Amino acid sequence: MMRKYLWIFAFSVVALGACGKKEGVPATAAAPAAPAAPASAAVAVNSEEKVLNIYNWPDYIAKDMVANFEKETGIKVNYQTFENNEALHAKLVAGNTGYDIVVPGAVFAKPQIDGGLLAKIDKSKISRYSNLDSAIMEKLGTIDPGNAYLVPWAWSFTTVGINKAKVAKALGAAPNPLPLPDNAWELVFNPVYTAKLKSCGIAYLDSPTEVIPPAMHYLGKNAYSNDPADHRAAGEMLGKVRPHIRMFSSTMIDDLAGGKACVALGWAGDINIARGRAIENKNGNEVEALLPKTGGLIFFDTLAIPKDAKHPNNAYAFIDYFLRPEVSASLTNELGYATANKASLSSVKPEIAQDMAVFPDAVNLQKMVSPASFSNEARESMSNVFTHFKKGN
Ligand code: SPD
Repeated sequence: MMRKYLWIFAFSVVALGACGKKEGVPATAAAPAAPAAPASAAVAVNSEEKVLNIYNWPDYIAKDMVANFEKETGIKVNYQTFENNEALHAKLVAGNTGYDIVVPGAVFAKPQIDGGLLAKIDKSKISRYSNLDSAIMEKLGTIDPGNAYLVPWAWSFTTVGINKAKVAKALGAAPNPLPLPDNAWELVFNPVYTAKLKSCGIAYLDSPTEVIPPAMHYLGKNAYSNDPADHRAAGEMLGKVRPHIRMFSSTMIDDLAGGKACVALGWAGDINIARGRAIENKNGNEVEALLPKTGGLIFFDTLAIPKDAKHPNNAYAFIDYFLRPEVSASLTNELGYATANKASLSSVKPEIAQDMAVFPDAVNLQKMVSPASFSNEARESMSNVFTHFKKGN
């Protein structure tokens, strides 16, 4: 059965109130003036070496965030990126990552918590912890009981993104109003549509746990089913559209913004970034994240401290800095990923606060699927199905 909840997330507050770094490159951008707020208590009592090693997803931090933190604290940040949850998980399982902060998707957190790979969060070292939205913390608590290990970084939903003009052309339709199927998932899962859209480029995320869950959801199954029979059913359905998929992309933002792909099974946040990038590049591509009738798949990405982190106090200092309202809001304003920092909502720009692809309204949230955890066996089974799917056999 699909898990649906009424998400309230303080949207009323938003309504009233209202890039990224490259892989493996340490943050050395020019630092603008430091924010006026004082450094946190965690920094004041911190005698650690002034280094912080962060491992995050690409295109997932506001541009001055690291530089301002470094300038204010004197802590040098080494910032590296990974492409998917599988890659981060493998590093954590191997151990000795050298990272002080990692950013797992909540869907992967349970095995990481149960496997003793993460340190418990010492909330007394995060003076701004209470800025977090209690409704979101409660949801996250279904995966991380008592919110013992994870601090939300941002949230969004897996969905379908389009390049409007290219899709209109491929469907042989007028762009305004664009006649889309009632359920946007059809654009990536129904061969009637994919056969037509093949010509302008369909891109999928390149990860079993990003593709099989929405495929199961489209089939009316639990998106977080651990049953291999459900994974196989998803694989069978995906096999029919395989000839129409142009790419499995880890550069979805540029593929959509630059026009290499006209339809994407992707993350709304990244599709929002692609929309902005196309506007910046003035290339005429109009990108949009759709709200499927049967709902997208909500996800939370979270800050966690690996058990063997060498600089946990620097990690706390960064988390506390991130929880400043203006700092959290800068991530949402620049990237189009929603923040879980309730205190920051009044600093979110009105046009972002009202953007349904960033903060979906209650009607759409109600249809969306909440994240859950997969068993180790289920991840393995999905990985097998995905490998066959990609190979086309
Ligand atoms: N550009 C930021 C990408 C972050 C995506 N995290 C998605 C996890 C979904 N399961």
